[in-house]
Amino acid sequence: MRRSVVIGVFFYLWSSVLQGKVWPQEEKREVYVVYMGAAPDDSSKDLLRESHLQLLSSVLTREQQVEKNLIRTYKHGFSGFTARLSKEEALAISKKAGVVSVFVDPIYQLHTTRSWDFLQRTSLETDSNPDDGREDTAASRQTYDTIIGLLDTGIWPESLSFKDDGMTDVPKRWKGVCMEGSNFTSSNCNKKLIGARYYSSDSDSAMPPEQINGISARDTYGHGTHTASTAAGNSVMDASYYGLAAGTAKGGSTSSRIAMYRVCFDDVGCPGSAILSGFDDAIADGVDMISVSLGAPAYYQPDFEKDPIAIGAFHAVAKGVTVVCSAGNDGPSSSSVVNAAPWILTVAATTIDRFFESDVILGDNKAIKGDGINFSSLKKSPVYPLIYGETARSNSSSSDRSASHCDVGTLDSKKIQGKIVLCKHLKNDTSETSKLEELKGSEAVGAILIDDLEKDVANTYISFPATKISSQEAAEILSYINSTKNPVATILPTVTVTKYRPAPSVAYFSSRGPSSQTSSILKPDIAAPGVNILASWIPRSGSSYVPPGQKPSAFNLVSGTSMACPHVAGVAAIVKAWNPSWSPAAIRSAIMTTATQVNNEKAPLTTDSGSTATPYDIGAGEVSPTAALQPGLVYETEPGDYLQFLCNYGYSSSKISLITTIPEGFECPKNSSNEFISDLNYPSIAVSSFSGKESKTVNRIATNVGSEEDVTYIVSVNAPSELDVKVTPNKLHFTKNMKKLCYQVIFSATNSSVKGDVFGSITWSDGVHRVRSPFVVTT
Ligand SMILES: *[C@@H]1O[C@H](CO)[C@@H](O)[C@H](O)[C@H]1NC(C)=O
Ligand SMILES: *[C@@H]1O[C@H](CO)[C@@H](O)[C@H](O)[C@H]1NC(C)=O
Ligand SMILES: *[C@@H]1O[C@H](CO)[C@@H](O)[C@H](O)[C@H]1NC(C)=O
Ligand SMILES: *[C@@H]1O[C@H](CO)[C@@H](O)[C@H](O)[C@H]1NC(C)=O
Ligand SMILES: *[C@@H]1O[C@H](CO)[C@@H](O)[C@H](O)[C@H]1NC(C)=O
Ligand SMILES: *[C@@H]1O[C@H](CO)[C@@H](O)[C@H](O)[C@H]1NC(C)=O
Ligand SMILES: CC(=O)N[C@H]1CO[C@H](CO)[C@@H](O)[C@@H]1O
Repeated sequence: MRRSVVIGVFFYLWSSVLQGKVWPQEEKREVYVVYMGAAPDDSSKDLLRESHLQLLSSVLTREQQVEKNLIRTYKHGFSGFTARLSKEEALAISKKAGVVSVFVDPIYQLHTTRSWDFLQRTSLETDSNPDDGREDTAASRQTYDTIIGLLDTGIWPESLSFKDDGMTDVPKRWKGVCMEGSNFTSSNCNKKLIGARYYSSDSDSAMPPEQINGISARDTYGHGTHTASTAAGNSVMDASYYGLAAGTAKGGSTSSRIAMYRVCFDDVGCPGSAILSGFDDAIADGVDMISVSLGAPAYYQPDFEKDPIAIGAFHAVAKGVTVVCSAGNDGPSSSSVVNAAPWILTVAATTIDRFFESDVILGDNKAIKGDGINFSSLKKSPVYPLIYGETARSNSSSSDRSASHCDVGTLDSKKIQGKIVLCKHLKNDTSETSKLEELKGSEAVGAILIDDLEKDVANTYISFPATKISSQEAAEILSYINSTKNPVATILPTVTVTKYRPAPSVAYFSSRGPSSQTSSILKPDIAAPGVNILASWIPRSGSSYVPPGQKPSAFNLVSGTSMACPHVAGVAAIVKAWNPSWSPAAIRSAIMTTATQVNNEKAPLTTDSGSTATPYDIGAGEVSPTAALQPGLVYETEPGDYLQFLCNYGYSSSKISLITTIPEGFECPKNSSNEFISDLNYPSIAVSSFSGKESKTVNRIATNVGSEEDVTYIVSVNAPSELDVKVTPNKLHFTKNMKKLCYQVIFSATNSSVKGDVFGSITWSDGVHRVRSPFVVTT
């Protein structure tokens, strides 16, 4: 590899010299993605790379640079390429015929709550999750062999979750490969893990991926192993994280096959150019589902044509592949949801009914509930001196506030040595990790963190005892400290609390709607477990990961919408297995209209702050794997409907004809307007810019997919007092010859009090099925 690069550079210099240039003036070049819409049919695929090269050479000044600057081409699922370009060249290419968009290769990030390089935060799943028992029912009617592709950090093939005992031969339609690479051979694939690919982490490299040293589909982080086992891992008995959350770990669809597309890299993140390659190959390989637990960082909210996930997903869905994505971890701020294109199934995260408690015992023997997973060896009686950060402020620190938060450099190490330190912690503080490292360095014996936001997400504290409490509980500790001369405490061993109520509730980090692209499509779509999820992990050694005297765990407890996404991908795979002919839209509809909105106290789902969850928090609700198998009715969305959506969204006909495969081009209706976006036949309804003065009519078409051909559905409406919601007709009579029926929902204001966002739902029922669509009306 190194040698050919050197030759390339020499050749380049030498040819520049021949052209009379003394020293090449390298303009600043960046990696750009050039997206060119739908790929032509198979017959002309070979010509595609040629045409990409030609296009590239038409804007480059020196012909010799073309091959060197072309990094990747996309030609299966869609057409385009990645190249190293100057700003001017990128602009020139964007004006060429056939080009939809040109954008700098963005770096996307994983949707775990922990940071990329340090395993700090964690959590769990298994027995007590609501998915239980469904696998047996599903197996009894399995007719179709599903393949779930994941775009992620790679996979640990030796994990028990990926053994193929008892599995039948790989389906003939599978065209994927098991790409060899560093510490990964084709024998690492089997009848469970049927495909593995990886892409260059160095997006500057023009090498074919097979030649890149040191990289392979082997997971070096753990995230991809975790998501893959959550989506489709086998049942593994006696799984636990060092004894915690012990039980049987299993994926959402244990009978599905797995194909891993490694698009993320330790030192880089997840380049958009690699994400596009993953989609391009997954579509060609023949996956049924694509699960994507990553997305744009919060500050980068690209339009669909510049978002690698929106682009890849669009072409996947057009070819019948369901795409499930995480909503992001930038909650609870409003409008933080990403991966919100209407062809994507966007997943929010909720808690499950299992928590990890690590309580504090005070000198007066009062117990304070704390959350955390610790591996310390503190005594169980309260014998350790306890001090509040503020009291331990160093002379050089000027701010009591910083000291009360135990910010780095604000505490007097003499005052905290040998003590348990009480610290406030906010989201925007110095990272928890650096705070704890400093406390540990000063020989404190433990830490109690006051954190109202994150208190329900248990972190793992491997080498330093810590736990998290709410500010309410902190008040008790502070008044105890006040009440005595020598306050003492201890932090108790972690216990697993099951059947916790209320659960589920929305995880604080889960990104919220509305979508920043259009508030006329309700996002996120669905919620699933994403806190304290136990699934397979890479065996990782080192004192930051492994408690003293233990072997590296093959499982880990992790939180994030990353963990929620593969739950839904697994459910989608089972729905597909039951109903092989269903489109991605029908599968999405089945999952959304059957979701639940109540918790294990039979009360409405709540958010982290205790308020009732709205569709901006949970979409249609918490996924209900069993109900999703028999939805009764579905809302079909044809690929043409998405084109219509793009017209209404504001894309030009010429742009849209490039991204579609309709042969003679595509014309947007003259009356296209964003006020018709709400008419996309979606399983939820969002009406934006509602004036309250005029009524707003929204159209929907329901398709009967139930076993009864002759069946009548009757509507019921749950509307807030500000809104009058009429559904016409209010009865749908399906027959053998009448499988699809239209209806209208007419929203009008009861008086002029509609302000902000108001929520409700309409539900069709035939007495057996309940087909529910949430709605939001925004003024
Ligand atoms: C290579 O894979 C084996 C498992 O087959 C693992 O034990 C080993 O640690 C891996 N080596 C590296 C460098 O990742
Ligand atoms: C901080 O100030 C106090 C009182 O002014 C003094 O007794 C103590 O020695 C000082 N500590 C340090 C580390 O300078
Ligand atoms: C940190 O966040 C809190 C609220 O969560 C806010 O009140 C405070 O101003 C923020 N501080 C900074 C420095 O941004
Ligand atoms: C602690 O005591 C001081 C003075 O006695 C008082 O001002 C403060 O409010 C008390 N703090 C708490 C948390 O009780
Ligand atoms: C837009 O125009 C088409 C005819 O070009 C018509 O069929 C359709 O109903 C119109 N849509 C709306 C929402 O008015
Ligand atoms: C609007 O109408 C609802 C019910 O029709 C009523 O409860 C509410 O008080 C009214 N608001 C105003 C501002 O009139
Ligand atoms: C997982 C766990 O609970 N680890 C340890 C937490 O700390 C106590 C002692 O304080 C240990 O006994 C636990 O094993």
